[in-house]
Amino acid sequence: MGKIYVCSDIHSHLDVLEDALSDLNDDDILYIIGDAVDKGPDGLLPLLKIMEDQRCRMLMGNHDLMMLQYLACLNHEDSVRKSDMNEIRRTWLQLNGGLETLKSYVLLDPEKQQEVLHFLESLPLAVNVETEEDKFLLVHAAVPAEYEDLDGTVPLDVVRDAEYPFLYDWKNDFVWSRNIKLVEDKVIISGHTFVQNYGSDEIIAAGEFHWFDIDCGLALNNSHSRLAVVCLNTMEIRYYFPKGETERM
Ligand SMILES: [Mn+2]
Repeated sequence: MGKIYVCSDIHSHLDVLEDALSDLNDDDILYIIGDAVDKGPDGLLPLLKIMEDQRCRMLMGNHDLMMLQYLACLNHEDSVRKSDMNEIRRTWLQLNGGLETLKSYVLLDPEKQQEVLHFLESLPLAVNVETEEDKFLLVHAAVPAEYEDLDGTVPLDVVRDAEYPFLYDWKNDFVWSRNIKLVEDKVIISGHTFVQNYGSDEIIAAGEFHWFDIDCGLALNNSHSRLAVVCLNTMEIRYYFPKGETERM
């Protein structure tokens, strides 16, 4: 039987994703807990790889949601308030590296663009995973209290506007929070906050190992940046380093 692996914050680095996938068996599963796009050198290639590799299961990150919200607003420009459009444009394109991702997106043919949009719309905000050893709650940033006890999957719909279904609460806690919050009887695995912010280059465990931060800073594009892949069956950790230039901003 296959094993279950988790990684996060690939941030447009194709080589580390490909290296990680080449170490997996055909019946293994790799959860990517958000932020496949922005910051790195490879545009949408990692996201397209995730879409096509049957072993990949992706969750929503704040960068992926900013991309979805920006493109959804463009498609509904007539019904979007100018101030909302300006805010998502500024936050994604100017402050969070979305411009390179957008350039990569517009080069896709219209059919592929639709596929990407539908894929982003399908991404869950949180997923519960059980192994024989433990119960895990996977989320990009943090799980709001009202969803802690939920089994299964939290869909993107819970942050979707009831009146305007192309609008999302794109600053929601699932993808943006930096609070460390433990959940009884579950091991939380999240990304979003660089372990380098805590003075480490490797995965950080806290709360007597009921919480792991696995974002090892690929978005920083420096010599400390790496992808961490954790096996949930064995808790073995593998690290993958980008081969491109370092110290790139
Ligand atoms: Mn993030």
